[in-house]
Amino acid sequence: MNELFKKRLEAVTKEYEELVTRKNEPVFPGNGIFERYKYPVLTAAHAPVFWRYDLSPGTNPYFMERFGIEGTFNAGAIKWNGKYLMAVRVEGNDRKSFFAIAESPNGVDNFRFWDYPINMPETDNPDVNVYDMRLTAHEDGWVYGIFCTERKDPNAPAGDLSSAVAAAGIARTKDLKSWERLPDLKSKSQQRNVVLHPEFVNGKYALYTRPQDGFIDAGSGGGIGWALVDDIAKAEIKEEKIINYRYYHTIKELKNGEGPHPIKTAKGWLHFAHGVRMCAAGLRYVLYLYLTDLEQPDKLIAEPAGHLMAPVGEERIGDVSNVLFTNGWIADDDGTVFLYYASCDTRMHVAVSSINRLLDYCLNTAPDGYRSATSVQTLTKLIENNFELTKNTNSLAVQK
Ligand code: M1P
Repeated sequence: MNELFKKRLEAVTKEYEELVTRKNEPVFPGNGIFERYKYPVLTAAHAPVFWRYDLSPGTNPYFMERFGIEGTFNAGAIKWNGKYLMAVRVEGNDRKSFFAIAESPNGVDNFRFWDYPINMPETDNPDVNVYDMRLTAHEDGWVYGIFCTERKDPNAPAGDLSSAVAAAGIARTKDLKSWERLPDLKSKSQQRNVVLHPEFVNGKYALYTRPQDGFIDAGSGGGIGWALVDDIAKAEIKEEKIINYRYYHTIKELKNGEGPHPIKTAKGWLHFAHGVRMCAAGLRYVLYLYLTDLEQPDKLIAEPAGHLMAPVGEERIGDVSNVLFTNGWIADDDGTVFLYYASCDTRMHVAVSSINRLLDYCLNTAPDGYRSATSVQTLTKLIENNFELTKNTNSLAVQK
């Protein structure tokens, strides 16, 4: 082994080990709704050394990278045998994404990738790119992964090498290692951000959908949709209705999409989603919550105005800047909720909250009034109540 190889191998391995064993910490005081954690939980540098390098001095005398990783983001999440797992979208320097499982003992740090990426079977129509897997442990006993499969638009005019078609790929597993690929979801429109509800509804599989006119544009697709499917092994959207609409001059005027599958709570199904608007800097992606009825998961019962999370600090910069995206969260039995989110199609972060706090946020934050005047009314009421409280508190203090 030459000296250069040896030195580089040692330095790269040391850097990797320090990164994956670094302790993470919550950032206080935060906003009371959730605490962000200080360090991203996964970055490209979390990819194992043996993925990125040929470890043979004979064939890699300079110890140079042979497989570049560009980003680790948009991860599905699940609690599995007591561990916190993410099904991560890993993107190589070649722009292709694939899925790989990363595991942590505590949900906030020490995430390590399993040795091999997921070997996702293809259908007769091979995927060009796959990404953004949502994991659902369904009551039928399978764990499903629904993801976007992207292929070149067969109707694109000659010379157009960008137009693409998005559809929902469906796969299932019992061990998160070997996967059975089912036929892609049949739909009249293109689809992305399709998510499987964890329970049967009226004896059928229930899907959150996102109908879209084109590969990028949601267009006439009015928001997050809902469809019931008889057979998941031959899934087809026959009827689709919108359950969470887009609105003019809101955080989701351009498009929105369901994040992970909703969490079942005593007060309803808690949903985590992304909303997109256009601005001078391009598309801006933020995250929001909404609540639907326990008996009718397609019936909206509460939705606070605006975003829950928007990119801050280093979260604002990356391959596709000004983007927060989510497709994974984990609710522990004690009510702790780990909110996993990606920034800028580059890296993964975690914020921690609880079911009670997120429900309180959903039920006690004013809904959107859609006008500046209604926002002023909401704020004025809060200020008046606070002044009233201060007056009472002062008078109580005086009486004492
Ligand atoms: O680049 C930002 C996001 O763009 C798309 O979002 P949507 O599904 O709302 O159209 C997706 O490609 C997503 O992966 C990406 O993070």
